[in-house]
Amino acid sequence: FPFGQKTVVFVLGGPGSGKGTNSAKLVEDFGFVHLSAGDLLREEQKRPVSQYGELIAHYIREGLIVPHEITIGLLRNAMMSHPESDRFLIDGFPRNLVQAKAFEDTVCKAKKILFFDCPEKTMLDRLLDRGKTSGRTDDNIESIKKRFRTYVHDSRPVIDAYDKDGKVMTVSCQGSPDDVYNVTRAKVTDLLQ
Ligand code: UP5
Ligand code: MG
Repeated sequence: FPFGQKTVVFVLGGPGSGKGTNSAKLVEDFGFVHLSAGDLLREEQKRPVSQYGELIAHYIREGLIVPHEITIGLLRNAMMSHPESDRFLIDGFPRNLVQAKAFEDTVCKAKKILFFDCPEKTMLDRLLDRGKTSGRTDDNIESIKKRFRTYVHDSRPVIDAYDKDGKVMTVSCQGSPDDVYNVTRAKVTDLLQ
């Protein structure tokens, strides 16, 4: 494993559960490199020379999971561009069991999973609110419903599988951003000890 010595944490949870918000704060407090798979895909989509631009745009709008070869390639490149860092937050990935296995077989194993547990209604309200200003092509009611469907069908099973291995740290996303982050920080402090 090229990244065998690194501490890798998968940050998982439904659409709008707070993965990005809390990851940004963990970067400040613990010096993680934060890699959002969705952000990497959106950047790749915008590159004029990308051969995957239209494919990614379609998958994101439809709330579907981009073929994992593309996403793992982007994550691996991003990790390699931070050789100095030994802590990575991989946000919003893996999104199905096949991706989880492919990443662990070809890149490295995750030390823990940070799971933001959030009721669908709360996620819906937050995403619709964010959609007023985010410019994201998937922050509209049609795409959000599709994202929820993919989450329940494909992504929840990943969390359940890691839970069986005792690897999941669950944080409730109810409460103010500060409340949620305080719980998150405490769990990550324990993990890094
Ligand atoms: N907010 C956050 N916490 C709050 C709190 N405690 N109280 C009140 N408000 C709170 O938060 C969402 C919103 O809620 C924000 O406005 C925030 O201020 C507020 P955020 O932290 O952005 O949540 P996050 O979980 O990061 O939501 P995001 O929409 O990014 O999650 P998704 O998982 O849907 O999106 P992602 O970017 O990961 O993926 C998008 C698409 O890319 C996928 O649907 C898929 O098509 C594709 N994709 C792949 O194909 N493969 C991958 O591996 C990854 C993505
Ligand atoms: Mg996000």
